[in-house]
Amino acid sequence: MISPRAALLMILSGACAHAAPQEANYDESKVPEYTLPDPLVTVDGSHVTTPEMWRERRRPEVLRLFEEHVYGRTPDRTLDVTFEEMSRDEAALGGKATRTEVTAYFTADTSGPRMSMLIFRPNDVEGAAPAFLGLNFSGNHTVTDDEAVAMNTGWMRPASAAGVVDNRATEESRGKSASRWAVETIVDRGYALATIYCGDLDPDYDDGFENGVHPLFYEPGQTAPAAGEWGTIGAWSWGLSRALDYFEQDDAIDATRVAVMGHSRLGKTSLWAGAQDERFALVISNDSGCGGAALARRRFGETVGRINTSFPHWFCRNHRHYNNAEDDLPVDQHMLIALMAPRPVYVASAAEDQWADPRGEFLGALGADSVYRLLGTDGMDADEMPDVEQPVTSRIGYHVRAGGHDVTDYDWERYLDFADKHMR
Ligand code: GTR
Repeated sequence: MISPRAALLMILSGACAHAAPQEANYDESKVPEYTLPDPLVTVDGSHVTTPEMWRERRRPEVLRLFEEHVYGRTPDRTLDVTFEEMSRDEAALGGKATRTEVTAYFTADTSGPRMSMLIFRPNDVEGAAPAFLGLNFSGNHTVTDDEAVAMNTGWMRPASAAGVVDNRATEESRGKSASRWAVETIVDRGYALATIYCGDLDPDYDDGFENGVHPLFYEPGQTAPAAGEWGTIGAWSWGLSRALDYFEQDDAIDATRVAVMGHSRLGKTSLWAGAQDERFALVISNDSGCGGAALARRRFGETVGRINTSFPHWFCRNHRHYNNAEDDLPVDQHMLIALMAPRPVYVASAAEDQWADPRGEFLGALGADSVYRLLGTDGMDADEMPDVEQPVTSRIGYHVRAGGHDVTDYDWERYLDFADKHMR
């Protein structure tokens, strides 16, 4: 029996008794039977038999399905974004790198929404450097101990361990995420690293889309995105594309060799960014789980109903129709990965990160294989989930690392190896 108060809360949160999230399943034998939609069969039942048919018919169709039912449509309209270099140190990392901070202003009002990029570029690379680009969780100043990096003054999710007090960063937070960003290793291997605080694009809480970049796109009278329009993951992805716009006009970085990388909610975001913007040369998902690389139909660990309840702002409102109704989705996440084809894509899991369903992440990557093969690549060179720390390095790459939900040096070394092989 649910109490009247609980029932009211469910109604207010857009859920109903039928859609109430259940206990998470961590038992492989209890994964329900399911049938995945075939990436190579169109909605009207035609078989996709040529690369042209994928490119012209099925790929746009799959992209539209993800827009309409999962992440929401990103507005087509372009803003007149301007970029300003705010700082430069040509002797960063003991002289190995040039560190710059570049602000992107989204409107003529420089106090309005804007994003700040922190960029480390190796000094010994001639010409434009290939790069990794990723959003961070708690501000650019958490990625490095370098005290010259401006502290982000925006809203942060509460995290006392990360030095966030009253939803604001404090000096304590400097360098707190440095273990997740192998800055020096990346630079030593000849790549630049660029990162942006996700909250610059949209603070990570459900405010009805009043803050962040959404209002910049509202039609007259509009106060929130429509049911099939973008949520927070969409806004974060949009920002990654604006960083790529900057690289296109900056000689220091080679915009044709940018790998977009993200962890967890930001791994869902790197996948969605790579799907929408084919200028990204390589796409990496680190422990992205539900709404990322993991198959929704497995309902293992985090589920669609659970994620839409905890984070109602991440996806579009239409996505809530699939709470406890995953089989009704016209897509599953293997088709998101297929949208990267034929570009190299890498999915990484962590063995103890059961909430993110490592096996489901592997099966998501494997499920894109038929599209990659149709497009003439080697797809994924594995039929079964590999053992821990036995990376697969075909055009669809994969590893499962020992340990929990995190980004470690092991993960970065694999991404660098993968980029050396597929993006050099
Ligand atoms: C969890 C969420 C996951 C994942 C994670 C993270 O709370 O349930 O989907 O995104 O946060 O971003 O670290």
